[in-house]
Amino acid sequence: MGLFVKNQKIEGLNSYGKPKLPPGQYKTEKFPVLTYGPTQKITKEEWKFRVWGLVGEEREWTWKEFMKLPQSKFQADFHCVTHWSRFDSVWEGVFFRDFVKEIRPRLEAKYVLQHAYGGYTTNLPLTWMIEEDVMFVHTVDGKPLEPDHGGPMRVITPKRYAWKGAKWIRGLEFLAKDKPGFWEVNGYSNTADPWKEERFW
Ligand SMILES: Nc1nc2c(c(=O)[nH]1)N[C@H]1C(S)=C(S)[C@@H](COP(=O)(O)O)O[C@H]1N2
Ligand SMILES: [Mo]
Repeated sequence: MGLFVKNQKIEGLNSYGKPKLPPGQYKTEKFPVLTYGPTQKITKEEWKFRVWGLVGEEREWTWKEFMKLPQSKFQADFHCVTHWSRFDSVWEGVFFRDFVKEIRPRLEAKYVLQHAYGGYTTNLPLTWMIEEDVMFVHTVDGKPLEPDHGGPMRVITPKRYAWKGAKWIRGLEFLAKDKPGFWEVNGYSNTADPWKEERFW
């Protein structure tokens, strides 16, 4: 299988068996910056990560503590709803599925709202957060994540459009009912599947 985008032939399937380039997307070699509002300048020393809501106990991690969690590295593509896709970045950090073992969500917890420094939020069902590829990322392509890209720490959700991963992540709120985040209340799809082109509502 193959298709041509701006004279580039995009071959094949991604690691989930879906076309590597989702419909309506084009491949870019760049890593564009897409932020609503100003870039947040947070040092690792001031960065704190907090979990609250429907969890066994509310907790907070410093940078040093977070770095002691299981660290992983994998390759994944990144799809922005504004039609660009960046292929094959190497992401390093802590998978949510590893992190969640630290916090024991309560049985009633069905949704997770990501909160970022600066006020950005985005929501996903807990079962989607637990999927194998949702990661807290601090390093990309071997370099510490730049502040423009959400450094020191962001979330990525490779199976969803990239707005489902908050840059400058500062905490997670566990909820019984879904609570739409910043873009989700401003016209973006709640489910954000790039292969179904779930862009806007
Ligand atoms: N805190 C925060 N996170 C955010 C955003 C934002 O504006 N603020 N934009 C989202 C969108 S729409 C995209 S496409 C990606 C962009 O990440 P990048 O700037 O590293 O390319 O971050 C997502 N996470
Ligand atoms: Mo985006």
